[in-house]
Amino acid sequence: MSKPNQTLGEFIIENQTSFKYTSGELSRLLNSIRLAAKVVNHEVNKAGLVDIIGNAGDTNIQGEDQQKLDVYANDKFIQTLTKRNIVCGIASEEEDDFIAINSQDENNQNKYVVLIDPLDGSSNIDVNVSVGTIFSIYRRVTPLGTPVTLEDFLQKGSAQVAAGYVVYGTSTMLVYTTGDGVNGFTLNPAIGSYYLSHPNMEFPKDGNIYSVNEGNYSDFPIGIKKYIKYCQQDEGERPYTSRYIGSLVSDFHRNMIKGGIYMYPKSSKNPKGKLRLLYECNPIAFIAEQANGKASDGFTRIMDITPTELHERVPFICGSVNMVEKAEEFMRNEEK
Ligand code: AHM
Ligand code: MG
Repeated sequence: MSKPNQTLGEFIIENQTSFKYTSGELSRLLNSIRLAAKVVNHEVNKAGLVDIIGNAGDTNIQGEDQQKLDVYANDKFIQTLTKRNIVCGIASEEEDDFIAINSQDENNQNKYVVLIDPLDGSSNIDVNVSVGTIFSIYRRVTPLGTPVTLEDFLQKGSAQVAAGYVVYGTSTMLVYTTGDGVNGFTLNPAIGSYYLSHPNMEFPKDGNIYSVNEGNYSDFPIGIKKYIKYCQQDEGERPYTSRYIGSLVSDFHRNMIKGGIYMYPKSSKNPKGKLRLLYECNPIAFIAEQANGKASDGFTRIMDITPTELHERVPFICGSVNMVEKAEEFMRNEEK
């Protein structure tokens, strides 16, 4: 149940009993992500001051090295989750391999692993465009108290117990699901608290926004080309409009509120697509489905794909149900 002026901290505690595996551990984990996101938000907001406080690689006035923001965000999330001893393993888009936490300690009874893209769309930072953090949480599949293995991370998206994102935009928002709908919280920077601002978020069934990097058009599969042409049609009043930020979280967030479709298809440059199944597509797909939207690779539900490697890429089509199904129809027709 949502209440006016409810903070994220209060909401997590109040809703923890509706979570079927409730033990308080997931609540502590979400609270750690909330905390790290505030620290990263503070740093992201200072990004425009780079000429004043120094570039990545420089040493600042306190003698500290200036880090690239995506490295900084990666360190902050990993540090927060590791120091608070809340998870048994972390995989990050910024790390080659997964990190096992206290893996030799048989008293480590933590059951969750986190997969994270600490700062997605970071090429947008230099030009003051929104970026985001994406996270995905699973229960480990190997026994408690033993070291985590790759198997704990290579689970289908349908096994996620929670997923969310933080969008560092005109305001900072944290949006998440534990499989019981999607709720969005806006950070009040003066107080440092997130307040429930978008309860029960839902995709409109239909939308009029299509988001795709049309610069890659000539390389797209024919089904996607035809779907784009369909969106550009000029029969009567053309209902569609194109919006592409190039920052997945922001494009997705806008489309969820207004109704739309996001596509990152395969192309000859990216034969498997560009986005990562585990760090980007699965968590966004979980949120999309929980918000009555849909996510697929054009043929298969994203959350039904069995991952075979940590950094696996996949074509991604996600958004309002009717729009995604129309795009899938174009894909299927060309496949025949
Ligand atoms: P990143 O993980 O290297 O930041 O790349 C992911 C980003 C997405 O946020 C965005 O939708 C996409 O890459 C944009 O790619 P492009 O510039 O090829 O359109
Ligand atoms: Mg990314």
